Parts: sequence; C-alpha cells; structure tokens
Amino acid sequence: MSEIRATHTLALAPVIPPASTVDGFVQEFLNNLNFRQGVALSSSSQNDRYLALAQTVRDYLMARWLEDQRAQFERQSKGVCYLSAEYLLGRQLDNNLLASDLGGIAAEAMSVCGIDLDELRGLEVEPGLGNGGLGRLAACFVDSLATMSVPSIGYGIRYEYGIFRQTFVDGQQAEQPDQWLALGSPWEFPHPEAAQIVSFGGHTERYQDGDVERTRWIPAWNVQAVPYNYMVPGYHNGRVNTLRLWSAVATHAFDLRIFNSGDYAEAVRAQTFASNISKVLYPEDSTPQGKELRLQQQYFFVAASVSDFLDHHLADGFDLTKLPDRVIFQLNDTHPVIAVPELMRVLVDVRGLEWDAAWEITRGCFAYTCHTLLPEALEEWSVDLLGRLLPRHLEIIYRINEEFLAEVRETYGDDELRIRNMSIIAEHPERAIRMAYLATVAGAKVNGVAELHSQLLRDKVLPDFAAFFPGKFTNVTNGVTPRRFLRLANPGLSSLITEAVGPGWETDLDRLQGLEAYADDAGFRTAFAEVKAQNKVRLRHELLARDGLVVGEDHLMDVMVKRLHEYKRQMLKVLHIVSLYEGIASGRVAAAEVTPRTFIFGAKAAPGYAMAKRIIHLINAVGSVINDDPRVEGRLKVLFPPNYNVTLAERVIPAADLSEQISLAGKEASGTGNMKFALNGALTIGTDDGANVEIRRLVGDENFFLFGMTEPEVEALWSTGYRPGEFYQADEDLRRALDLIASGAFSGGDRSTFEPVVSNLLYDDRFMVLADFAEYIRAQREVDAAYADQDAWNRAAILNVARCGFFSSDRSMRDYINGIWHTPPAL
Ligand code: T68
Repeated sequence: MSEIRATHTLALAPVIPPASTVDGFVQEFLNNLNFRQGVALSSSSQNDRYLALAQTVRDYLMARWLEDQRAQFERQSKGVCYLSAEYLLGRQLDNNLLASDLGGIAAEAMSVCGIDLDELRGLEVEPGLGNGGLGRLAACFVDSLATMSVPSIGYGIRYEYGIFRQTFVDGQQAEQPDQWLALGSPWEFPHPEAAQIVSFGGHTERYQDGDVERTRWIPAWNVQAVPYNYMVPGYHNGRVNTLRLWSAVATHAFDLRIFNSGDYAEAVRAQTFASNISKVLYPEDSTPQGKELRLQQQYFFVAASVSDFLDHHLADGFDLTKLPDRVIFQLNDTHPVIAVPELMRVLVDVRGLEWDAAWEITRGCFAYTCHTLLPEALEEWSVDLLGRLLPRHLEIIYRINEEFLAEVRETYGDDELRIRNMSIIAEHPERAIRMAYLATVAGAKVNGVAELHSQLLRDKVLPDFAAFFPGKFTNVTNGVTPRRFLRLANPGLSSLITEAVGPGWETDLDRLQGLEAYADDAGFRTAFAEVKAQNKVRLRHELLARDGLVVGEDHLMDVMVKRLHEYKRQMLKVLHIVSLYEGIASGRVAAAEVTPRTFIFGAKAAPGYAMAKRIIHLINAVGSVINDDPRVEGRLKVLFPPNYNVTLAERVIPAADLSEQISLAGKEASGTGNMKFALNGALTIGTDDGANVEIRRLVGDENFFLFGMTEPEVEALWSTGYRPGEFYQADEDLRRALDLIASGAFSGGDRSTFEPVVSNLLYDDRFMVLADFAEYIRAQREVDAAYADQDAWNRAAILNVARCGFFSSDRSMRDYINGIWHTPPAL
C-alpha cells in the first residue's frame, strides 16, 4: 500500500529545472559532459561540448515541456495539428537560448569553463528538412504557435538526409548528401515505444458485420513509424510545444535464418526497404515529382500522425462526432492530403462509424493551404499507383468524388463539361487524383498565402470550386518569425529598436510603428546606418571564412536569395549585371561612374532541373569574369556562396541594402524572403507579385522600387502572342547583354555552353524576362540615384522596418486562428 502511495506521489513530483544561474548552468553542463558524453572537460572535443551544451539547454526547457504536454492533454481544448512534409528549422541552439532567455547565463557559463560559445554555435548543422519557403513557413508557424500559447503539434518526417548540400565544381552545382545527424542530434527525443504501424498495398474485401456490410483493407506490407519529438519553445513565455517527426523502420529487424545462411544483403532487405521511406527529402520545389516513394512518404507520415492524435491525445471514451471541436488538421499544401481518405478509413472501417457521419466529421477537421499558382505544380497521383499502394483509399476517394459530383449536378444539372472540370479524378492524360481538388472538397477552408495569390487562386486556379463553395476560400498572408529573423539575426538593429520603442516588439511587431517618428531623426539614421555597416562587416568576415569570397567594401549590397527557378527570374538579375559590365568592358561607361555593388546570390536548383542548373553555372561564370577584370576596378562583384540555407540567410539578410523580388507577376504565391529583407531595413526592387503587393502598400510607393508588368498585363501579352525576339530587337542594352553571353565571353570563348539559356530567352521565355528587362533597368537606375543620397536611403530603410510589423508570423497565426481554426490560446 505505502509502496503504491510512494510511486503515486513520485509520479506527481514536479520536474525541477537546474538553477537559472551561471553556477547552475555550469553544473548541469559538466554533468552532461561527464555523464552523457562520457568525457572530462579537459579531454572533451568541441563536438562533445556542443552536445553537452545543447543537452543543458534542453534540461532547462524540460520541466515546461512536460508540464505543457500534461496540460494540453488535460484541457482537451481545441488544438491545431499542422501537417507538413517539410520543416526548415534552422539552427536550434541560439533559438532555444533566446526563447528561454538563457543567452547571457550560457555565455558566462561557457567562459567560466574556458569555452568560446560562438565557436560551439558554429558547430551546429542545421536540420534542413525542407526545400524553401514552404518548409521555412512551417518552422515560423510552429514558433509563433508556441509563442502565442496555442495548443498545437507539428507533424512531419524526420528525413535522415535533408536538402542536399550544394557545392560548385567548375561553377556547376554538385549535390552532396546532407549528413545532419552524423555528429549526434541533441535536440531530438526518440520514442520507439510509441511507434505506429503504417500499412501499404494489398487489397480490400467486404464482410458482414451483423446486418451491415463493411469493408476491410488487407494490406500486403507495413512499416513502423517511430516518432522523434523536438521541443518548440515559445519566446519568453515558458511554453514548450512539440514537433513530432516520424522515422521509418522495418517491423521485423532482419531474418536471422537468411543471415546465418550467409546472404547478408537479403537478410536486411526489409530493413533497408522500410528505412528508405524516411531516408531523403525530395529536393524538388514547386514541381512535385510523381514518384512512388514520395507518395509512400506522404501516406507514411499522415497515417502515423492521424493515429497518433486519435490514440494518444483524445480523452478516454471521446465522442468522435465532436472531433471538429477538438482538432483542426492544417494541410500544408497537398503533400499531406492523403490524410483525408485516411481519416475516413479510420472512422468508417476501424471505428465503425456510418459513412455520412464520418464525412461530416472529416469535412470539419481539415483546412488546406495552397502555396502555388503554377499549374504544373498541382500534385496529381495516378489512379494506377494510388490503387496499388493504397487500394482502400482509392475506393474512398471515388466515393467522395461520386457524392461531390452528385451535389454539383444538383446545382448545375448535367453540365458535363463543368462536371469533368470539377472531378477529383482527372481523365487525361491518364486517370489521376487531383490532390488540390480533394483538399478543396474536404477542407472547411482553403487559403492562399498572400492577397494577390488568394484572389488568383479563386479566379484562375479553382474558379468552379470558388463558385460552388462560397465562403470557403480565404486569404492568410504569410509571415516570418521576428525572433529568428530580427532578434537573433540582427542584434544591432534589435538593440536600436528596443532603445527607440522599448521592449516587447518581439511578440507584438506592430510596435515597430513607433520607429516611424525616428525616420526623421538624424541621430537615429546615423545609428541605423552604423548597424547596417557592421552587419556588412560581419557578412564580409563570414563569406571570407566560409567560402573565401570577398565582399566589396562600401558597396551597395544587392541580394537575391531563393530557390533557383525560371519564374523567379534570376536571369533578369544576370542580364542587369552583364549589362553593367558590358558598359564598362566596351568602354562606353567609365567604371568610376558605376555605383559600387556587390551582387549576392544564394540558390539551390532541383537536381533534375537542367535549365536552373545552367543558370547557376552562368551566374558563377559571369562572376569569375567580372570579379577578375581589372577594368571593373572592383566596383562590381558577383558572389555566389554555395549551399544557401537558413544559417546563411541569418547573416546575409541583415547586411542587405537591396532585396531582389523580381518574379513574373502572377507566379510567386507570396515570398517570405521579401518580408525578412524589408524587416531588416533593405529596400525592395520588385514586381507587383505575391506579398510584394502588400509590402509596397504598407511601406509606400516612394520606399519601394516597383517595375514590370502587372498580372493582367502579363495575361494580355500572352493572349496576343508573346514574341521575345521583338523585345531583343527593340532594346540595345538588352541586345548587347544577351550577345555578350552568346559570344562565349563567360565561357572561355565557347559559344555552346550557354547557348541553351540564350535560345530559351529569345525563342520561348515563358517567364517574360525580356519583356520586363527595360523596366527593370530603369528601376535599377532609380536605385543608383536613390543610393547616392545615403541619408534619404536610410530614412526609407527605417520606414520599411517601421511599417512591416504586419509581416510577423504571429499575425498570420492570428488570422488562421480567427478565420479558420478557432483555437484560442490556452493561457
Ligand atoms: C513557396 N512554395 C512559394 N514550395 O513558392 C512561395 N513545392 O511563394 C511562398 O512564399 C512559400 O511557399 C510559403 O507559402 C514552396 O516553397 C515547395 O517548397 C515545394 C516543395 C515540394 C513540392 C512542391
């Protein structure tokens, strides 16, 4: 009896965090170094120290984390399950030190131990479990949810290899595996005991259950999904939410009989096969590849997540008809949409609900965010593949579609064209499931990620659905976390902001408005310029140490960092650079008259995207010619540090003067880099596209360099027949720039190397680079003129910061909460 009572009392005992003092920190750090890493301080490696430091920070967060998990379960209030195939988290150490307000103590504690904290920081390999904007957005959102105390859990995949590490070989991209786990992974907590079984293949059969006929799925094979938990600490609020990433392992370790017979490869075949599912992140962005393994990944993580939520987060005896009041599954693009038929399957086949009741529940539990406008990026799965891999899900999708089309018929009659257009099943070129349609039919809400995007989604991409489901479509403009992208990345500007508007802006970014008044304060402008200059020095050191690249001193920092894609138009930037260079090289322009600029590119190309890789090659080739040409007198520099990632972004963005957001209007759904730059006091040169529209409206036309066709103008030019050659003929600057590339000037005289790039622009130019060239050059001249007046430039830059509070991801979260999720914070 007393034993039981003792156990019970212990179970309720609070978890005591280490003392929040330098001594407490040192103690905990040494404990971790000795007892977990198994080394003495004197003989420890830098990696040991980094791991022990990370464990120490974790230990401080642990009590809150356990408490929050308990409280979330006990409250049973409505929460968000964010389903995303990608999370581009960035480094964890600094973020977690900041959130828990341990930065000062940790730095002192390390120095007491004779350790340089900065050096340890540099050791962390960021988890690159995403491609670009979509994955980074998910990471910003979980940060905001924790900071706002919203009950939530992020679900995703623990890829063993994240986005490839980019290197350049002779200026061309080469991809290396990203071994982010190789030196240990102190931020994760595996829970093999909570593994879920995820099944695939096989067939379905009907059977009698009393007087009802039911269906069951007899799968052919399965894998285990092992969860790894990550802490997601809120900023200074003592909250710690959870990110749960799934890793695949075989249900049977290996076949001992086969092993003993000597066929080692065959003995571990099941293990290899299963672990392939979470082995690598697909490195495509904006163009999903219809690969079987990708569909396996998608189903793998959503099946595990849905079961995890239903089995472990609901109170005993939970009434499933109330599920929409308890959870919203937010679908981050179409990658997790197979969760819709999965929830139906669980409710109907496993939990025994009637179809109609299950559909009612399902329709209330999902919402879908679309992140693209490119038709080729809308994911479809062939019926053949889906039926082989998930036969029961295919049946469920068919029934959902049948009932949906019956409703469409009720409204519109037998309008066969409309019905074919709205069918979840495409008939051509092969029968395929349109995942965006399935998400739209099932989702309680569908949102785009910037005003223009949401409008085009309604009017151009899914117009029939917008008409059929009035009120379903909405907008939530993206945002970025001010903790990572301002407070952490730009300590100089952060201090300046705090001095001006006081503390608290990190969680209430509208307070940046208070800076508005300081734009006219000469002293503040000087201090602001000083911070920018320091950030440039910091970047210069970083690029020199990291890549041996030399940033020009006192240069305008002109930055274009984002995935390499033709629609984003890195080529337009290249043509501008080549045009400036051609002027100097031909002697028509004196180098001394050119505004000194360092152009910084950061971009990964999907490994299979040949044109994108050629453009990378061209940028590097242009860089090596220009950087070495004495006639340029060092006034133009083109730098392309390889392997752009979150860590590098945090250095580059605060140093930028000019942010290049130059996609063809109507193609970039939102952009989030654009927001990070403006918040860090860079001015934008940009088209009327994505969130640029909202940035310009907020910062004011006079503080933004707008150029290029609008989306309706783009449409009009297409419909009258776009002939890029005419723009080439009509514009001498353009002709000279393109001719210089075609001449082999950047390829050692070989005209064939970049011929495909040139021809593509002259004869195809899907993204209308040539049509916008003249306007772009005009706007760049305005940039030069504006930059000549440093004081006015700084004023405009300060106003950009002051007016961009709207772009906090906390505001995005509020919009989701109020318009879609209805999940109030649990304070
Ligand atoms: C981006 N999309 C949008 N996709 O391009 C960008 N795609 O405008 C927007 O700001 C951002 O999403 C956030 O909303 C992506 O990043 C992908 O990464 C991707 C990955 C796999 C398949 C398709």
